[in-house]
Amino acid sequence: MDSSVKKRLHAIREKVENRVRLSVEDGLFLYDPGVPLVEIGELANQVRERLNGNLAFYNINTHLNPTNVCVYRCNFCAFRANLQDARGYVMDDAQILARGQEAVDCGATEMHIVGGLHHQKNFDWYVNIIRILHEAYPRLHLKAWTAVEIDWFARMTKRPVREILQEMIDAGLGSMPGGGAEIFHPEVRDQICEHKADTFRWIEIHRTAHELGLRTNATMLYGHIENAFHRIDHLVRLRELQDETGGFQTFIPLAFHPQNTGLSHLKKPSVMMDLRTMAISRLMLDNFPHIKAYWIMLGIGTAQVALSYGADDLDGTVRHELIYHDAGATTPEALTVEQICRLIREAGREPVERDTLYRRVTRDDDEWAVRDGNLLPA
Ligand code: V47
Repeated sequence: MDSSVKKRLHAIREKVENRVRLSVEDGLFLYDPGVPLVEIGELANQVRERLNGNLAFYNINTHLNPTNVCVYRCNFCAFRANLQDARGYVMDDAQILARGQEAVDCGATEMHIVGGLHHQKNFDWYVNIIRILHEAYPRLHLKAWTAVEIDWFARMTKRPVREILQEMIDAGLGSMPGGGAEIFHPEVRDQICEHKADTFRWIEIHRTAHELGLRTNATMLYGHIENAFHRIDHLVRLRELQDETGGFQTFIPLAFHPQNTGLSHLKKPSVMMDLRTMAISRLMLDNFPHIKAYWIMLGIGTAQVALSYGADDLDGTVRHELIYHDAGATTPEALTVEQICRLIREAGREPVERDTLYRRVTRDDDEWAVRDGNLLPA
């Protein structure tokens, strides 16, 4: 290793050991290919173990995408369809409730609901999805609608975001997923999704959600036209909001899958890039309790290794995932609890089933309960 790299890395190591926040320059330096990945991984692992010990979390969850028809045309998305497309679909109440029943029958504690912004569906249609599911399956946590969807509902109804969120909460919304963040910097955002909620709006919606008591997640879509500066800028913007509200639970770096998208000429990011981004995210986001290695998107092997590169969560067993599989993901459609626990143990970690709010789930035959309190070992 070059001696100047060694010196700089030593200074960063001291910061990490003394819990001093890394700067933008530190983050950019860690993206320099001259800095060995294994060194960054070791530092991220220190932070991961400080925050979450040897535990690796998962939940039993299922996805619901009520429609893929979308007014927006983000060029990284393979899931969306036009109103007249043969592959466009809209689920009715019976189909939605059947998914809820299936989730409960499978022991799921969470349903992750996101979808297209359908040209002809009004706000009530989206609220109704939450209401009927919550009324029928009150114990199923509904983690639903990205900030982009909330922004669309507010624009469509000309009502304030706070009111929109409150109406969703009253209907049964439990928390919000982290999608729609993509890359915040306008140099990139304006090229990949210029029409939808901008960065200011995404941040404002998560701030409002936190003020209303909702916990939310955050994501970053990397490995397309962005560079290291845009990624670090993205992480720092999230870190600033978390300083202000403390409402984020998990950060999920999302590797771009190019197949069937408007950016299909690009190559998928490498495993080296996936692990570097995971580790740098853990190091920069010192105020985020959890970093998720979403196995659907990373692939099972990389997700296992990521548990030693900063990640402490694999997401869930998952069912009915469409967004990544439409874009060429080759991972299975779902994992069983036995499979996910084995993957975690093979990685040298202790599996813990959590609910969406990171409370430990205990099971006795078909019944499940949550235990409050700190998930970390004493
Ligand atoms: O916002 C879309 C991304 C996101 C592609 O909060 C793509 O727990 C790669 O946000 N290649 C939706 N990425 C998924 C998401 C998510 C996933 C898992 C857990 C959580 C959580 C949130 O997927 C979108 C976009 O950034 N995406 N198309 C693609 N071709």
